[in-house]
Amino acid sequence: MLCLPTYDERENLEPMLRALAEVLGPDDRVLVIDDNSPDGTGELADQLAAELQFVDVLHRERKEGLGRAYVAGFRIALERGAELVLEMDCDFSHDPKDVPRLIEAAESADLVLGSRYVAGGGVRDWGLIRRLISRGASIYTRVLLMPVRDATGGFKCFRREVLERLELDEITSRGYMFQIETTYRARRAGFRVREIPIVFADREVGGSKMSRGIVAEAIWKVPALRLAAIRGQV
Ligand SMILES: Nc1nc2c(ncn2[C@@H]2O[C@H](COP(=O)(O)OP(=O)(O)OP(=O)(O)O)[C@@H](O)[C@H]2O)c(=O)[nH]1
Ligand SMILES: [Mg+2]
Repeated sequence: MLCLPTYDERENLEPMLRALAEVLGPDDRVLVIDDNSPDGTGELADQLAAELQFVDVLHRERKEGLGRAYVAGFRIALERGAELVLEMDCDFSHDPKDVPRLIEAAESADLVLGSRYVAGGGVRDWGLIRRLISRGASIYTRVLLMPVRDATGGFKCFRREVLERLELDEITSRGYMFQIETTYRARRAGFRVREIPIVFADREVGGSKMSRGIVAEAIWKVPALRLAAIRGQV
């Protein structure tokens, strides 16, 4: 099951679902997780779900950060028996055509990361500041936590066993830290993590939800997570 969180993605949702229809297998499903988007993405998702039988929609009452939205989606995916659970942005930063490669890589890994910072990966259209923040985060997590080259990315494929093992209720992080923390906990639990190259493109329509708060959260929580691990709490 592919979890697709949306917040004000009215223009992107339909092209995204149609692009996914081209690459998914007959038994694959997409779960749109909408946090009551003011622009009506939720209603549009319902209309599209009525037409496209591989689409389900989870409506949440309010925006509580991307982390909570993912956790809610992961629980549904597990309940419905999904063997593989993917996460992906709905703004075309992640190329739907890369989905089959992620799924294929999960044959020899428990958690696959779409990675900008391995050979063959990269970033398109980003300005200097965004590049610096992203590179900085990658170096920061590598020094403090783990030998993963792109720990903040949100294009991932989990085997269900990984999500069953993670204490999803304990993961309260909202932004980039959610991605770092799920990967760190998976590694600590002994799961095989594999990075495959992706090229990340900046969104063409809709607004970014990146905020200072999300960056600040990662800055303080990365060392906090390391300390918790040293104390044996993770
Ligand atoms: N359900 C839900 N989806 C969210 C929330 N915040 C962001 N999203 C969605 O998560 C995906 C990633 O969010 P973006 O706004 O692209 O954030 P970003 O990728 O950090 O920022 P950009 O660099 O501007 O792309 C998109 O599909 C968003 O619509 C949220 O609080 N709830
Ligand atoms: Mg984005």
